[in-house]
Amino acid sequence: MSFEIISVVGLGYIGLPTAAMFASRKKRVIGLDVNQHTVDKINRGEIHIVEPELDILVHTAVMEGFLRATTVAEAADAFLIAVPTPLKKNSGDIPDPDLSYIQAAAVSIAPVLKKGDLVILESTSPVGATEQLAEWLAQERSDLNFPQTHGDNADVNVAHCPERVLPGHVVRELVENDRVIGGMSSKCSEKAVQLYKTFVKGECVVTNARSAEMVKLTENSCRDVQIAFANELSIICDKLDIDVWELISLANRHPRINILQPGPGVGGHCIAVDPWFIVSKTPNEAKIIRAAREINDFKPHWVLQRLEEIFIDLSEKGHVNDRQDLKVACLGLAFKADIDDLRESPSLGIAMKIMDLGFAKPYGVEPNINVFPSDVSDKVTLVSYEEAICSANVILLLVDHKEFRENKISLSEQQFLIDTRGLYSKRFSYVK
Ligand code: SAJ
Repeated sequence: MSFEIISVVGLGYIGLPTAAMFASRKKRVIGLDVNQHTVDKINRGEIHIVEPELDILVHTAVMEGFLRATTVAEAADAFLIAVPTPLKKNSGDIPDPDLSYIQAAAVSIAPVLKKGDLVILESTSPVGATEQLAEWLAQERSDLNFPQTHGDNADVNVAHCPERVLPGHVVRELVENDRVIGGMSSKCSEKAVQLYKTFVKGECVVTNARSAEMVKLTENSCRDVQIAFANELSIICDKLDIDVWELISLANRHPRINILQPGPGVGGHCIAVDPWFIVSKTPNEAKIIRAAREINDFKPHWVLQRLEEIFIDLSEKGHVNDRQDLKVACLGLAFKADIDDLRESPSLGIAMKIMDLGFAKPYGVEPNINVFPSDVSDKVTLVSYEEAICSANVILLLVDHKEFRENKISLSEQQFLIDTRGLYSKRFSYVK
């Protein structure tokens, strides 16, 4: 069968580009979202997120009538669920995944499901979430059969197909990346491959739902562990008075070594979150994965400890009288280079804590942002690069944005630099 009408549930960073991609291949796409403002904006042919090339894609799809957004579920041949799966705060020290958005999506599409439909979970999910989704659908629709009980003979097919695109390169990677397709039965996988082949040029590799869930978590945990290794090296090297950047570049000359780069911590909504999905399921077994999360989460505190050291040093030398005399400039607040995304950013976390430590309100330089949201502007003053460098006595280089890579900083005798990205100073820690 062919999929003529496709419903994408959740029109965010993954759902909207995916919806636009199907629409660009002349499929009729119904985008479902709980946010009326998002729906209205998309129906005007505009986008509510920053992603290169997406604006044109969505505008064309809407104007040509292939993409339409709504807040109420409508019948379709395939449903792709791309809703958030954040972490839940709980009383223990291991956060659990919050599957309530998946459950809400299941409840909203269940009334319009019909025999022959395909439901795909794209959201990054803990192992077992696809089976849970199928169970929620079955509870809502006792008149239909699902693969957990009927396998290949199910009325509705269910599969997990995790997205793996890199923010900033989503449009290209959606087409070029290989896809892992984990059906709850072989027929589920077969139908899911058929659907993705509408626009995917990469290979669609088939496995089962649980393995597909674990593949995505494994990829992001692997990266987190490797970054933790680099961050731990940076802390060790600071103690031993060794330039960690030089160390890593020398070690990486070995043909089988490829160490990643240290930074002020790990941010974003994927790498800093997904490893917990493994840890919360298998707390006694996931030892390295948990340690990596803790090392990377500690790194922003470590940077603030260096700031404290500078303050003590400056006050002992009589250069500052009290904490309000310390003027800090934070270069970069996004969660990584060359994007405007402040969500889960360790750099922003560091900047936002400076006033809480009793220091003066810091300057923030963020070339990709014109105006800070009000909660940020309460704690950080947005200024130009030049103004920050002129006015601050401590410069905190937090993100390796191209604007900073291109500028060669020159400091006066009274200024300190904490370079967390190795752009300006050779030493990781502060230099005078
Ligand atoms: N970082 C370092 N050192 C490094 C590399 C990254 O400190 O050497 C930091 C970044 O500054 C940032 C964080 O790690 O704070 C994450 O950045 P990233 O570029 O590693 O990843 P994301 O979150 O933008 O996208 C990742 C990608 N996953 C992998 O590369 C394994 C992407 O392919 C996934 O689709 C995405 O997560 C996701 O949605 O899961």
